[in-house]
Amino acid sequence: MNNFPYFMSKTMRWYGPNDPVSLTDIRQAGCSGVVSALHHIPNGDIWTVEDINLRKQQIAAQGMDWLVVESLPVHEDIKTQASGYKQLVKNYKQSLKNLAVCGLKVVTYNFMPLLDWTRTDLGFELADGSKALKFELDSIAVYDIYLLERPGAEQDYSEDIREQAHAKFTSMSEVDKQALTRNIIAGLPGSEESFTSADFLSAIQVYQTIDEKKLKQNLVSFLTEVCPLADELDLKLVIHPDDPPYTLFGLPRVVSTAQDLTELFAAVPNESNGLCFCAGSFSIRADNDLVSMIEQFGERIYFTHLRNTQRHDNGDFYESTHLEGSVDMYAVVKALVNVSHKMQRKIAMRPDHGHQMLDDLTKKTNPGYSAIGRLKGLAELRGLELGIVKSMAEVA
Ligand code: CS2
Ligand code: MN
Repeated sequence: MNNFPYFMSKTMRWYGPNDPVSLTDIRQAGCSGVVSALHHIPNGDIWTVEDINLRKQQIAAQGMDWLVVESLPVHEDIKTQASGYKQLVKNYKQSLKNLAVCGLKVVTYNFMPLLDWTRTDLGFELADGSKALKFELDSIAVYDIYLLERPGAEQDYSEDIREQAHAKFTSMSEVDKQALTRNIIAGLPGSEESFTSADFLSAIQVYQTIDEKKLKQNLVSFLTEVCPLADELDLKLVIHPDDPPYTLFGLPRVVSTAQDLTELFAAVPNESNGLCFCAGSFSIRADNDLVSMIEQFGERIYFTHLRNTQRHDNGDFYESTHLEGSVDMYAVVKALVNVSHKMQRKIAMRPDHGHQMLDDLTKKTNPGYSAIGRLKGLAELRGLELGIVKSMAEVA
């Protein structure tokens, strides 16, 4: 075993004192660390040392460490370089300094325009009665074409999807329409933005002049500004990939493929420029080979979200159990253990989402973030990792 002491650190996300899942629950699930953020602070404002320390103490009081910040959100105006964004970058840097003062080491963010992760059905019932999160492109088209009425939206969908969307739309009740709208734009847990359809439509307009190339430039310019400081502070900034990893609503996507990552790390080679390897997000593209991505970008991976999906050819998917689905979880965990061993450091891991099941079916839970489904996923992943590490040690 001594040859392979580098297990991943087990964590779960905690949304803070208002989270229906308590720190005790998280500890009992087998976590030594917690992933958290100061969600009450508006995007763009500075996280103070006082606020950060308070969160840190709350977690420490339950015998765990605040291992990863998820997320320190990047303000929309930084993504679009709207006037005044330089001040927002200054604020971001100040928050990084304050986090470093408090001993935090890994900071997650994303560079998805407007929407963070996107799903169309938050209660997709599986054969055993548990519920999963699901994404269907024809539902996105229903919202885009008929509810949002984005000019030119039709052109972004194939004829098949347009026909399916039309059929779906005509059979939907008002309540269905409202639920779909809410699922897409009201902000899933962890997304720091939420919109009305009117706001969303005008926010999309801002991206008329920002294509993929420009958004990549804006990301590189942001990192060129913050990474030298993060290097100095010994912080890792880990970017979360696009979820799902392709364009929606005509918005650009810049962290979806191995090619995107290659370009990003070449443009900003600083050590602090890191990756949050989200298996579920990357898995939605069949052309993303997860194992080779882990091998290729291993030295940049400081945090991983382990989650499986059942992917369909047209880009639809639902979140399957952690061990079964489009992701070969054995191969993914093995590749991560190898990275951890090679780099001689732990990688923080969380089970990302979980199914709503058992008692949680009747409780109010944050979609994807109920306790029992994540506990099950984490338990499976821990067992898988232990088996892998032990068998590697036997061979060595
Ligand atoms: C998370 C995202 O729940 C999720 O899918 O992975 O909300 C993630 O925290 C952000 O995109 C990272 O900034
Ligand atoms: Mn994720």
